[in-house]
Amino acid sequence: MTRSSAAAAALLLVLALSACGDDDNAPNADGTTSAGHSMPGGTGMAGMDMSQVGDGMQATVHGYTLAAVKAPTKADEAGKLTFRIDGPNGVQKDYTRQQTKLMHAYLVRKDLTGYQHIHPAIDPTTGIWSVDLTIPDPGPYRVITEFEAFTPDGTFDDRILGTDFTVAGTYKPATAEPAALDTASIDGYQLTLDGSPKVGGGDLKLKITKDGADVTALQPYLASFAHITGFREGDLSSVHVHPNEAPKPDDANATGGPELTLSPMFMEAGRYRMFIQFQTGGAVHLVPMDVEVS
Ligand SMILES: [Cu+2]
Repeated sequence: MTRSSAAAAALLLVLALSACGDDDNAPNADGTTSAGHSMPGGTGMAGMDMSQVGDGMQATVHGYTLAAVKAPTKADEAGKLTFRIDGPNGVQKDYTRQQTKLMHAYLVRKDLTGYQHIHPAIDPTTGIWSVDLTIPDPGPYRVITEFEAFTPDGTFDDRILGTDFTVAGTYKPATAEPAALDTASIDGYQLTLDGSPKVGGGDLKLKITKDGADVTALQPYLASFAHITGFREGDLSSVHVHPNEAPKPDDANATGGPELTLSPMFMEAGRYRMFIQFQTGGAVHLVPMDVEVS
């Protein structure tokens, strides 16, 4: 597969679950990569070994450790998140971009509120990542880091690592009122999920409308028409998916919608809260949607 077709194919695919594609990756001539994931034939998740990548439940997965995590300990106060990744050869300093960023970090509170999706910057000398972070409410949190480490032999290791931390103060969990499944609305947009989420199940269709009309003006956000990170109720096991319909790389004027296809992403049953981000008119919308996976 050529680099450019690999990149195009990669954008179609589930990021977090593409553990099988490492060996297809090669750096661009300039030492960067435009996308790092590849999976042969779109064959879905069957047989994939997620234990190689992680689901955010462990700080250490196959040679990589999320280390030296410092997160704000006080609520509603400007602070920083800093950490480093220790790899097989010491502190990991070389990464490749996935979805336009070298590092993606997700925060979520134990009660599935307080989601933040942020992009730390690396100090190339020390390998320390940092990003400004304010956490509005006290409680137990998980931070998850998702990245592609560039290895000395020219391949890439995808990892999703996570660890827990606490923001001081009285934790008042959001009341677990049964949210409507497979539907969400934000900023006048209506989102519906069609299909039955199942472990090893088929494609799901996410449809976005506004005032009853199909939305066809989705814009690329992080090189995708939707960026979706989900967490399972209880243990916060995470999943991450992008729609199969993807903008051409570097096409800032691409448009998408109203229907987006999500290939199977769930490895375990349970109730998940999916945090869906999409962009229209230059604005990014963020909305949670609860789904029940059987
Ligand atoms: Cu990100």
